[in-house]
Amino acid sequence: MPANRVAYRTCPLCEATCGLEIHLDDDEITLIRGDKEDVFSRGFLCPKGTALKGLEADPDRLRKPQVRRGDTWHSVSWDDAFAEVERGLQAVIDTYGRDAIGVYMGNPSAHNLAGMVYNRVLNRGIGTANVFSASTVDQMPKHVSAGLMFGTAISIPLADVDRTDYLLILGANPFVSNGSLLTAPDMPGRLRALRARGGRFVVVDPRRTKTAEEADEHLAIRPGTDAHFLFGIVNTLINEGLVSLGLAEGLVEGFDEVVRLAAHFPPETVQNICGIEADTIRRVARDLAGVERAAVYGRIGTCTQEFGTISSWLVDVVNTLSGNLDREGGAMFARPAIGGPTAEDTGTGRGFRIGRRESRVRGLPEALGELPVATMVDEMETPGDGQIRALVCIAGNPVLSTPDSGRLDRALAELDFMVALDIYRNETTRHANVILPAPRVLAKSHYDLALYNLAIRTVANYSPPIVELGPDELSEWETMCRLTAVVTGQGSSQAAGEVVDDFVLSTLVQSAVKREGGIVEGRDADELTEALSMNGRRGPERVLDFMLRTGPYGDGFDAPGHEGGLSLAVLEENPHGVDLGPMEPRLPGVLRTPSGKIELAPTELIADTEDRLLPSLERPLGGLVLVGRRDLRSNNSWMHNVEVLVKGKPRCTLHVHPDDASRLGLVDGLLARVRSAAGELEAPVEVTDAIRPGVVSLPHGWGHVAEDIVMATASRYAGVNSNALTDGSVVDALSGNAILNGIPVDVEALVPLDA
Ligand SMILES: Nc1nc2c(c(=O)[nH]1)N[C@H]1C(S)=C(S)[C@@H](COP(=O)(O)OP(=O)(O)OC[C@H]3O[C@@H](n4cnc5c(=O)[nH]c(N)nc54)[C@H](O)[C@@H]3O)O[C@H]1N2
Ligand SMILES: Nc1nc2c(c(=O)[nH]1)N[C@H]1C(S)=C(S)[C@@H](COP(=O)(O)OP(=O)(O)OC[C@H]3O[C@@H](n4cnc5c(=O)[nH]c(N)nc54)[C@H](O)[C@@H]3O)O[C@H]1N2
Ligand code: SF4
Ligand SMILES: [Mo]
Repeated sequence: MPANRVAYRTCPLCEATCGLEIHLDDDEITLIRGDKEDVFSRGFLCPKGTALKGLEADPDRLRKPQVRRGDTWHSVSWDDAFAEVERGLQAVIDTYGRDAIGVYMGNPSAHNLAGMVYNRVLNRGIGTANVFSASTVDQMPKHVSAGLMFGTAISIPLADVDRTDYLLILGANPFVSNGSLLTAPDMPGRLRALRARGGRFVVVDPRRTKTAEEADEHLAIRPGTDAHFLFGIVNTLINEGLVSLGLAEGLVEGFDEVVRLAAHFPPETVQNICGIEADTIRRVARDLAGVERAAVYGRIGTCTQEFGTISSWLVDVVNTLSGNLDREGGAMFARPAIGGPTAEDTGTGRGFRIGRRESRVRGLPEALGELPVATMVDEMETPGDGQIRALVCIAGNPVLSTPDSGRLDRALAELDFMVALDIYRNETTRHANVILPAPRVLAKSHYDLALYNLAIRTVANYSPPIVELGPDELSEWETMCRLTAVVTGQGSSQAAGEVVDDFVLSTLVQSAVKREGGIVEGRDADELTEALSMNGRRGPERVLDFMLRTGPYGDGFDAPGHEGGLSLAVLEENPHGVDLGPMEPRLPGVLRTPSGKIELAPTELIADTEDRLLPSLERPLGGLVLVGRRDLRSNNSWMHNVEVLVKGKPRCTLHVHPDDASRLGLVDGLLARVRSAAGELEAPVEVTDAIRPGVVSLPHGWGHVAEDIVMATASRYAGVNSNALTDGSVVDALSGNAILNGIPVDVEALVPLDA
C-alpha cells in the first residue's frame, strides 16, 4: 500500500453510517475526519469515529487465536484453533444433541457485512433452538409491533426528519446516540435544521437529555408509562374528531377496536400515571393532527420497558390516526437498494408471526427465530433435555449487556465448551475455551446491509478494505464459514469454508432465477454466478453484488431496461456513496399482511393491552425506579479500552435528583448502595436536576472488574455493571424483550452523613 494516502469508508460503530476520511501513512492511521463528500453524512462525525484510530492501535485487541487450557491462555494457529472448536462442539453435539449449543449474537454483528451475510447461515448450520441475540435487550418490540401491523419485522415506519414540521421523540436521545432504528447521520444537525425551518420537536424522557435541552419542549415522563401517554393521545384524537387517515384511508383494519381500548385512557386518567398533565397530552395530540407534516419516533426508552411492544405499536397507531403514515415529512417506509422482503410493491404477504415455539424452561415466546436472551441463563442452569452445554458467542458481551448478569457470569463458567468470535478477552469471552479474533476494522469491507433498511434516504455505500490482512489474520467471513463447516460436519479447513460460501451464493442465485416476475427470472444460474465471481471474488462481496444487482435499483445483470443500475462495480467507482433520494410514499404496495391492510389492532396487542396495560391503570404508583442512559463517547460495553473515550470525569455515576438526594442523604461524589430484586451494587452519586424526581439513572456496559480480562484501560475506568440490577425474571410479554428501564430500586447512602 502506498505511504501517505487517503481512503474513505463508512464508520461501522453506530447506526448513523457516517463517512470517514482516513489518512494513512503506510498502514497506520494518521488522521480521521468526516468525509465532506459523503452523500449522506456530509462531513459529520462524532468522537467515536475519530477514536477508531485508538481502537486500531489498541495493544489489547486480540491478534491471534487464543486457546485457554485451565487458567492459562495460549496463542495458537488458526488450524489449531478450529481443531479445538471442532473437538469441543462435536463432543457436545454427540453427547447431548444440537439444542445443547446456544448461540448469542451481539450488536456489532448488525454493523458488519460478514455478520449480516453469514450469521444466519451459521445458525442454521448449528441447528439449535437456543438462538439468542442483543435484539431482545433492544429493538425486538418494534420488530413485533411493525410485523403485526404491516407484515414484516423490518416494516418499520421511519420519521422523515428532514421534511417534518413536528417530531415527537419518546425514549431516545439522538444527540448522543446518533439515532437508532432511524439511520440519519448528523441527527443533531437535522434536528436543528428542523427548528431552523420553523418546525418543532418535543422530547418525552424522564431525563433532561442533550436532545431534550435542544428541543422546543421536554416532557419528563414517569418511566414505563409511554403506553398510557400514547393512549391518552389516541383518546384525544378520537374524542376531538382529529382522526384523519390521509394516505392510509381505506387501508386500515381494526379502528373500532382501537376506539374501544382508547376509551379507557382519557388524559385525565393517565396524567397521574405518566406525570404529564392532561392539557399537555391534549395539546400534543392537537399539534400532531394540526400541523401539515408530523411524526412520532420512539426508541430504547419505549422498547426496553414493561410495555415495550404496546408502546412501539402505539407510536405507529398515532402516526396513522394523525394522518402522517406514509406522508412526506411523516413516518415513511424505506426501500433499500439491496432489496429485501418489502422492496417490491406486492401489497400482501404471509404476515408476521410470533411465538411459533417457546423456550424450554420458562415458556417464553420465539420471535424472529430467536428466544429472549433474558432466559438464556435459565437454559444453561436448568438440567434436562435441551440444556445449553456450549455457547457460540459472536460479537457479544452478554455478561455486561443482558439482565441479571451476575448469574450469567457464573453459568458461563460451568459450560462444557465456549467459542467466541471477538476482538477482546473481556467479561464474556474470558469464559471461552477458544477466542477467534476478528481482524482490525480497516482490513474489512463494509456495507450496511441492516441499517439501510431504516435509513431516511435511499443510500448505497460500499467500503473496500483499506489495509491488507496480516499474516496471522483471517477475515471474519472466512472464520464464520469455517465455523459453519465445523458444525455441519464438513471439517474446518479453508476449503470447507469455501464450500459453505459457494453454497450460500448458489442458494441465493437459484431462488432468484426461479422467482416469478423477478428481475433475473429464467436466467442461467451458472452464468450469474460466474459474473459474480469475476477476478476471484468471493465471500460477502459476491453476495452484496448479487443483492445490489437484483435489488430495486439494480442492473439486473444487464437486464434490458435496467442499464446503468446498481452493482458493486458502480459503488466501487463512488467512494462517497450513491444517493438515490428521500423516502417515497409506498402504501399499499409495501404491506405484507395477509389482509393487504394495515392491522391497526392486532389481536396479540389487544390481548396484551387488556391483560397487562388496563390493570396497570389501577396500580398504586411505586417508589424509586432506575433507568439507563448513553454517553457520547461510549458504545455499549466495548469501547472503554480506548483512552480518549474514557479519560476525564468518571461517567459511570448514579444520577439522582436533588430532592431525592436530600431525602435519602446522598451526597454528590460519595458512594450509594443500589438494590433491586435482582441484585445490588455500589456507585458514586451525581446529583443533578436533569432527572425526574423518583428516578435514578446508571449507564450500562461498565463494570470491567474481572481480573482475567485483557483490557488495561477499561480496567482502570472500571465502573459498575447496571445489569446486575436489571431483572431477567420479567420480560415484555409479547416480544420477550428484557426490561431495562423502570426497575424498582432502593438507594441508600453508603457512608451516612452523620457517620
Ligand atoms: N441496562 C441496559 N442494558 C443494555 C442496554 C441498555 O440500554 N441498558 N442496551 C442494550 C442494547 S441496545 C444493546 S445493542 C446491547 C449490546 O449488547 P452486546 O452486543 O452483547 O454487547 P456489546 O457491548 O455491543 O459487545 C459487543 C462485543 O463485540 C465485540 N466486537 C467489537 N467489534 C467487533 C468486531 O468487529 N467483530 C467481532 N466479532 N466482535 C467485535 C466487542 O469486543 C464486544 O465483546 O446491550 C443492551 N444492554
Ligand atoms: N454514544 C453512544 N451511541 C450509541 C450507543 C452507545 O452506547 N453510545 N449505543 C447504540 C445502540 S446499541 C442503540 S440501541 C442506540 C439507542 O439509541 P437511543 O434510544 O437514542 O438511546 P439512549 O441514549 O439510551 O436513549 C434512551 C432514552 O430513554 C430514556 N428512558 C428510559 N426509560 C424511559 C421510559 O420509560 N420512557 C421514555 N419515554 N424514556 C425513557 C432514557 O432516559 C434515555 O435518555 O444507541 C446507539 N448509539
Ligand atoms: S455518529 Fe456513529 S457512525 Fe458517525 S462517527 Fe460517530 S460512531 Fe461513527
Ligand atoms: Mo442497541
